[in-house]
Amino acid sequence: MKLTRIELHWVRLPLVTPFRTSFGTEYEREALLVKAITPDAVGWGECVAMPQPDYSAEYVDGAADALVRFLIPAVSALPTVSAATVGHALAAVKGHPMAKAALEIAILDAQLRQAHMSLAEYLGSVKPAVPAGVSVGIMTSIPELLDTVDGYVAAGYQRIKLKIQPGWDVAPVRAVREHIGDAVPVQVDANGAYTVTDAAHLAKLDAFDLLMIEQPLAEDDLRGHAALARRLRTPICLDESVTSPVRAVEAIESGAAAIVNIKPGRVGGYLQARRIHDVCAAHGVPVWVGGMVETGIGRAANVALAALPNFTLVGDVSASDRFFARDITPPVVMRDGWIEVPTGPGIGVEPDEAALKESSVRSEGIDL
Ligand code: OSB
Ligand code: MG
Repeated sequence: MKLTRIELHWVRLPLVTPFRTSFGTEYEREALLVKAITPDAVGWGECVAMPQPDYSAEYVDGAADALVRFLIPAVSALPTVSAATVGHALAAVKGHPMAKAALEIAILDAQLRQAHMSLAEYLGSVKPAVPAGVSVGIMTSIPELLDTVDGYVAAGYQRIKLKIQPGWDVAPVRAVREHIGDAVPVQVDANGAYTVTDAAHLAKLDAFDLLMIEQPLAEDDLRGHAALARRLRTPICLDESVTSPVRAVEAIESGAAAIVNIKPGRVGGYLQARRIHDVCAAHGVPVWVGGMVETGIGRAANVALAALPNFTLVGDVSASDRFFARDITPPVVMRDGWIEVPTGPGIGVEPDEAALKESSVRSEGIDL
């Protein structure tokens, strides 16, 4: 395949409600889309970096800079481009997994559209639909939290994830558990807001039969997670810490992770995500697809990934309307708690021209 042009599109979508995590509060999603243009097809990818480097070191404009200066030139130097060769071409550049992932999936989308094959089929999907889960932000009061959770349960979400941080943990989790009973499984995500000295406090969460606690400690603290795991009955799931297949094995073998959250952006792409899925399956460790408040572009691709066999836990795979009144693609929809795996070529969706224009901040094109 020959790439003729790559475009970067910065977009900004207002959120239906502010999304608060232990990092801060987001009111809108500023996202970066990558468009790969070939003589025969066009492909799209979403870079999931946030505007600020708080979830990880990457941020939107830094990712765009890495793409323009290093990643796009590395790919354009290849005599012929295919998704299978992109990873090798980009390996010489250290870091920037979210930027790499966006470029790789844009190229893979173009390649699959040309071949009339869906991403789900290419990755090895085994399901026609995946269960929808929702990530619930930190609220200012418990009644507000209970109202919000009620709305998601009524909408059909099959699993609730509550964001926690010191000062917003045991009381809200207890309140949600008492309020919804056993109707819907519950888990929590701390985004690294605790230290291992909080072990006794976090052990209080064991009373609420949570599916898991996600990333309680800092990204680089595998030893701490392993020590914490010995103090908790609630299984530990790692998100930020798992950046590669090697790191996944380390996390599993050291006892730091019993479950792994897989985000293609965090690990450098959908192919690397599948390798982590495979290595976790080989260790008997279940995985689920995480979310980064994606537009329909990244969301559709995540649904395809979630259809692989070892994605046995409900992911942060929600409908577009969980975050956006108007997505830039036809919306990803949930029916009776399920989201259909796209069957069209590539990721199965494209930006709607008018919606893209309306949310556009700026664009840049590089002719190759
Ligand atoms: O840690 O899982 C996380 C959103 C932004 C950054 C980090 C995380 C999240 C979520 C998922 O909780 C939200 C979603 O896209 O559904
Ligand atoms: Mg997380």
